[in-house]
Amino acid sequence: MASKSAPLGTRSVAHSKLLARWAAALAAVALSGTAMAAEWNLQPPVTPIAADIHSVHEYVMLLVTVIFVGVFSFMFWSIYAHRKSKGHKAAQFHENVTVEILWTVIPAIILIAIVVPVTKVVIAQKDTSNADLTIKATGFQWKWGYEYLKGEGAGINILSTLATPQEQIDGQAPKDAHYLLEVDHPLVVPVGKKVRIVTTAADVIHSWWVPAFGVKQDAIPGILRDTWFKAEKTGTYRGQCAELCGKNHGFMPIVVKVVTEPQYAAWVADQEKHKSAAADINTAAK
Ligand SMILES: [Cu+2]
Repeated sequence: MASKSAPLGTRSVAHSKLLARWAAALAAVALSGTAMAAEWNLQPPVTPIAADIHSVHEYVMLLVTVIFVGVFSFMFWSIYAHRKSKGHKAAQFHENVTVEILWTVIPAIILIAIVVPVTKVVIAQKDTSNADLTIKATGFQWKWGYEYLKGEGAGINILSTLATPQEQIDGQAPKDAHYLLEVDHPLVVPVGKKVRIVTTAADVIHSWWVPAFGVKQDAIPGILRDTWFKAEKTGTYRGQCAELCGKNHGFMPIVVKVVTEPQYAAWVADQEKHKSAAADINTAAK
């Protein structure tokens, strides 16, 4: 610690050491925050778009961390090194062209550094062309309807309703692993195929959101919007309605089963068998 009688040079060395320690602590806190956000915040990506979203997220987090540490270190140093007790006085000046150009150009460069990679991902998200399968997702209060419009399985209609038992919701039974994230009839799609989802709604605005696919698209009554995904791994992926749509907004989950092509073909055949069986019953009844 610098005593009052110590020469000015020794004191400023001690001060800069202190300052360095502060900056290091600040950087450590900010970086651990970034690491946590990268690790905890997001579901593992299953589509190339979701992976791109993660990369963009991590890149921007890193960039803002560097800016945060840089700006605050400089600010704290300025306040500390130019304090009144050291004999500093406020500078009286107007207009500094160099500073004004710098604080315009540097933020502009930072914005461009963010906009370029982000725009690439947004454009890729919007490219719903050449889909192998087109499925219309209709939001209802409070369930999802799926109509297979194009590709293998065209003509299949599914109504996907929450499967969590009421006793679990009422707290009278223990909650299972996928509490409020389970449905009676999940959406079934083949792995490695481009699936275009056309969204709309029958009553109010809903939103079709599956985090692992990097997909979130509003479903608006009277309007068709679309989005797409190409799942690279088989499995069951879960999402939720992401637009406040009324009392049971939290009770209309989305479950997508990504299966192998033979499994998908078998599922389609099974659905068609049920459909023709239902048609037979209808004709028999007439
Ligand atoms: Cu909804």
